[in-house]
Amino acid sequence: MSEHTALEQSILGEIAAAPDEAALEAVRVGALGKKGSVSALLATLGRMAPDERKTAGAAINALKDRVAEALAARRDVLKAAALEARLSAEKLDITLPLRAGPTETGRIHPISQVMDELIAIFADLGFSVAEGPDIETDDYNFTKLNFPEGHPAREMHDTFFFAPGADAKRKLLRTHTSPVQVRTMLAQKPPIRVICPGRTYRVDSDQTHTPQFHQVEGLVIDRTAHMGHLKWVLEEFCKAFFEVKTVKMRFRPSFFPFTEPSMEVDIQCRRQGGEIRFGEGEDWLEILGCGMVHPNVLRNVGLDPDVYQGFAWGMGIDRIAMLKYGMPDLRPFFEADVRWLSHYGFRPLDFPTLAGGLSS
Ligand code: 2NM
Repeated sequence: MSEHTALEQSILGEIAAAPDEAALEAVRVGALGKKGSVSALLATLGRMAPDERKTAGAAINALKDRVAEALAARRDVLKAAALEARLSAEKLDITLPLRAGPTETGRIHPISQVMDELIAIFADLGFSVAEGPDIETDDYNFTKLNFPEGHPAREMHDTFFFAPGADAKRKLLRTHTSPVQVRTMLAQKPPIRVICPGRTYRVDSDQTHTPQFHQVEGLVIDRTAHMGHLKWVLEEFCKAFFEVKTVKMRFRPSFFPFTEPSMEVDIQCRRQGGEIRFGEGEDWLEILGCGMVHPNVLRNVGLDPDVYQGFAWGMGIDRIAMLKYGMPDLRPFFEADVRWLSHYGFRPLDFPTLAGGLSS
């Protein structure tokens, strides 16, 4: 019997010393498994005389039960300790603030913001937005717009041309968004009221010019559209864009191949100490070109100039964005510098609307 007691003490000692559930399982297999020490003890019963088997059987089974009980108790303790360790290791402080997501940290480029402002203003005046490809044909970019062959704007010098294709015709990067207006006039019946914002390209690079820039052009075609309408639309636009109640405008005669008459437009401003304010002052600032669509352009898109007339205008978005938001240099627009963008960029949820105040 003392032999059983020694075995039991040894097993109970191993159970108590098992540091984790895997070690405890090894102790269980060593004792109660098929080849375990307690199982071996039970196997000796078969070789005993019936009397002896009765008392020894009871004793060995009682030992086995105590070992099983001790195993179960130790398992509970180890399970609880393991859970406790996991809970403290995986602890999360759910009261910490969330890391700010893209709607707070991202910034909208000023050119995108100004384009959205332009669209909001002209949508309110009943205009829709038209877009077209950056890569254009000579025909849409120049010929249909009444630029004669040999016009200086067609030169390699001003225009990015592609190598001629199989048809010997060379494509180009559009030098203005006017080809979008050509496409619109070819695709829709008047009355037409569209604006065409987008990327434009010219061989030009210095302090105030980048080879890729942005334009918005507008077009109205109707039976009775006239210069009075043109001036009213542009005045409403300038007041809305510069967010002033009144603004004086000055129309100077000019020349563009696609309009007749053509005008350049200045708006009233005050320049002082490197700052510029609109709707006040005695200075003038040129902001756009415009005119009545040339009869040749109307004819080139299949409209009868004796029935339809229209007006159009065009301006540089980069320049008006700089003016409105007080940015002194054009070049950072194209540099993708996040430090510049976090200073001059707009919050994604500050989408411009007329009702909400464009820039407030
Ligand atoms: C300008 C100035 C004046 C213009 C004309 C046309 C079209 F397609 F109707 F002929 N689109 N854009 C236009 C007229 C553009 O930009 C300074």
